[in-house]
Amino acid sequence: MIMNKTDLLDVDVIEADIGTKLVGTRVLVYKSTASTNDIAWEYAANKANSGLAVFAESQSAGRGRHGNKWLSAPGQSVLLSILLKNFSCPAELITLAAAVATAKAISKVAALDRAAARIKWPNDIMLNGKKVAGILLESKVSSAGTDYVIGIGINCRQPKEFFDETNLQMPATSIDMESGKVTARNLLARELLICLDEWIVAAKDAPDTIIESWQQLSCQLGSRLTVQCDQQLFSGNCIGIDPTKGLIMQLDSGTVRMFDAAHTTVVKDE
Ligand code: BT5
Repeated sequence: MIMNKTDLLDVDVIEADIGTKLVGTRVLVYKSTASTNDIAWEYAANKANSGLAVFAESQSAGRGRHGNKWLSAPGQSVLLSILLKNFSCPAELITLAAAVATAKAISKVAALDRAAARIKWPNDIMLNGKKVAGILLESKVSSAGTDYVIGIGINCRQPKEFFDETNLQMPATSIDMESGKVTARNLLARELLICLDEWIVAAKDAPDTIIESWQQLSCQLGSRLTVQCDQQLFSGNCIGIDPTKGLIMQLDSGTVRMFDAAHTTVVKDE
């Protein structure tokens, strides 16, 4: 892919009059790095850096959950990490807030005629049933409180061939593939910061609004699922989400049980 200068992420465009309160207090764009999450953690020593947003055009060691890899090629994604210092909010709720924000930002910026972005619990964003973005929340606890780094990877400009050559856990796509248009990455990066700011503030002040939005955006609510938790399989209907305890399922046995994101993987959606 040939890229000209206007295709590149530009700090001035992303942060111009952005007006966010918590997120994007300072914006950095790296040409390449191992992982934007690592860069955000390097800034964690100073509490003045809370809200820092780190973007990169390319990552050599992008990571997902449980040691998974996050794949990207230079200039094709939005790769972002946000540092939140001493942030008193449950991790489950921050992941939900980041998922709602990412889905809303994609739907707002992408020229999509059909189904807008949906959330697949706990951390996948889907377009037309295929994964377009993923979220990785990392935390460090100290005597001063809990610091978080929220990592978000969004596939924007990838052609179909990018995914043909990979062996991914679930079908994947890019915004360009679904819209048939060229995604304006600077606009998406900016909108992502605005949406994250709104929903991270809500995670603290109005968690109910996050649950409500998750319900509207979920592609699993009301569906039959099989999940694996601590080496055991459980099947049933997804009946909701709990802000701190995770996915709520009515199991085939009739029991209602919650599954937390740290120990649970959805192995089958029907
Ligand atoms: C995630 O993990 O989906 C979280 C991904 C977070 C990536 C961002 S990029 C900026 C920041 N810096 C980082 O180093 N990471 C964050 P998980 O649920 O574990 O899903 C990972 C799985 O998704 C992999 O094992 C693959 O099967 C699949 N995968 C990898 N790259 C993909 C891509 N580009 N699009 C769709 N699926 C992908």
